[in-house]
Amino acid sequence: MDFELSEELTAVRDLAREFAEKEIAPTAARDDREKNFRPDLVRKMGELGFYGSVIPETYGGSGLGFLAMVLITEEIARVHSAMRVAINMQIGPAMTVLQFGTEDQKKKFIPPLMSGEKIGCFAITEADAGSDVAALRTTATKNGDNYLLNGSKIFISNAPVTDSGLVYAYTDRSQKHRGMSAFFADWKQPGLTRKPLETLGAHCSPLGELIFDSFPVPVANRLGNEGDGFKICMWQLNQTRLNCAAGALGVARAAKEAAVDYCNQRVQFGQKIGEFQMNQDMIAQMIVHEEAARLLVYRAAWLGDQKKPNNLETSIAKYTAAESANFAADAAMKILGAYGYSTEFPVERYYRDAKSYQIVEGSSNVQKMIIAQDALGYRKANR
Ligand code: GRA
Repeated sequence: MDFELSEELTAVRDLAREFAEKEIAPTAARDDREKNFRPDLVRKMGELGFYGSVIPETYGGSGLGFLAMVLITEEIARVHSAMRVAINMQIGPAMTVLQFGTEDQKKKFIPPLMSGEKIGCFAITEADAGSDVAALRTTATKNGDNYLLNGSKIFISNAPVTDSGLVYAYTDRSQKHRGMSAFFADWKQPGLTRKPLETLGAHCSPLGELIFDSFPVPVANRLGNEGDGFKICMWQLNQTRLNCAAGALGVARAAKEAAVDYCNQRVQFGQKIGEFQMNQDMIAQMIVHEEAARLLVYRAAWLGDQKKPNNLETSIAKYTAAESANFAADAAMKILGAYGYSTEFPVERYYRDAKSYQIVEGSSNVQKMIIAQDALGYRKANR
């Protein structure tokens, strides 16, 4: 076992840290307040290869692996969690096409996501299908060379701005989850209405609805066979969950750093507030949870790099990191008091952004269900 990062991985992490601090940090507060989507930053991250770690060079990636992906993601999320979502929206569809697509699909769909030239997304969730993916209702009906999509997706990251991405729909509802199929869609076609939605946090990551009215997707854009959609979706979620876990880790670290800095500056009752044991208790707990989450995130990524199953380990990592981010943001707010609650300082942003990690990509309860049902032998997570 080796806990040392290679020189290559250290360099990748340092590049992401420098980029986040120089290019994202200066405008993070304003972008959050004004809810600015930043296609320029999405493009720059593409130029620096931040989406390509898990994609081979042939399709515009670097092939550096999952550990590189989580290191980059943590650094970006530490500075601005909403920009982490942008990473997942490029990587998620690209990886899924890489895993399930034909050679033509890979060559056509992956490179523009790698460069950031096209803004990606993945459309799973519906009004009545959140944790229960199989309950989705959108249908895809074959019509000549196209499938026509009817239905609607909600809470889709990048919905207002995406150019292309994944969508899951039933080609045969009578087959239950075995009748679901996966498609790579070009959202510029007619038959699509987009509606933006407001959220508590992740303000620079635009969220919304995608409403399909006989929206055409070429038959040539279907991934795998008809009926493969549910398994493709479960596979995809396992990858994109790991990205979320790394993002939560970044938020946990940011909140801890803010709390430690403040404890060393703020004087009350004649001493730095770090001298008070109640604050030390919170700092110690923040560090312990964050470090545990980091090792779990790295383990899940390492398993991915060894091409070993890691669904269980990814759920454990995502749950731990999401809870760690929320613990840290809550504790940081207690330590900073009114300065934490104030919108003049970033801790309230960490607090709002942390909440998303208990909800997205399988809520904390879904992760616990996956973990417990595996242990009980009801449903193995790694299959
Ligand atoms: O026996 P079978 O052939 O019918 O196959 C079953 C099973 O083996 C079938 O699917 C297979 N399967 C899998 N195959 C490969 C299940 N899981 C996997 C897997 N991981 N790999 C049906 O299985 P089941 O166990 O009966 O499924 P279920 O009970 O209907 O659902 C399971 C579960 C609850 C885990 C699933 O629905 C789930 O993961 N729900 C959470 C949904 C979720 O994570 N949504 C995220 C939305 S996207 C998002 O949040 C964007 C955020 C963006 C960002 O911030 O980055």
